[in-house]
Amino acid sequence: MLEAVEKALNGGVKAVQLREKDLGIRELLALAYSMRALTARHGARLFINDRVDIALSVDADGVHLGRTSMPVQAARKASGERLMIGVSTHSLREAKQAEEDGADFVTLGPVYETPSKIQYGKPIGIELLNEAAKNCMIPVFGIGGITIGRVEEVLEQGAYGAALISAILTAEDIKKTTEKFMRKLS
Ligand code: TZP
Repeated sequence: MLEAVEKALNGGVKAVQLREKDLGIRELLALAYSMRALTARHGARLFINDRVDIALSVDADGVHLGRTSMPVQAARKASGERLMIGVSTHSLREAKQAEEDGADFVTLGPVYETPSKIQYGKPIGIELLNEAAKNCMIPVFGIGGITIGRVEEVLEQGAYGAALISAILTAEDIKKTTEKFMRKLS
């Protein structure tokens, strides 16, 4: 995974989220330290999924909270101003709630069908992304099923950016594919 992430960083990725739900705490911590060193070398931000403690320990830039994570207010209390706080949301109501709770940004999706759609629920569609981007003051990142052919459409809805897994990690040439995305996103 570190190799794949390094290729994406060489392609210009600005932020990486470490999202490994099946690792024990020590393994996750070790991976987070490696990921911190790697992202720092490339001037990229690092977000840790769910675990405020790990994010603080490795000096990550932020933590990304999901439905089963601790609430935003608790993460803020634990981290003060040391961490940015992102929240995964799936509806306008959830995005607004995260903003009210003090999140710094939200991801909203899945915007499109994704290969792992069952896990993430039904696609919300671009109209909802548009509505959320209009109604939230904090940045809204589209997520889910975003491909090189769809990224412009995502930005046209007012999304601040895009969060991607498969379009990058399953690419034959990760660096080149990332460069293509970054040309459209910058
Ligand atoms: N949340 C909503 S969809 C998704 C997450 C984590 C996965 C997005 O993956 P992909 O592979 O970019 O469609």
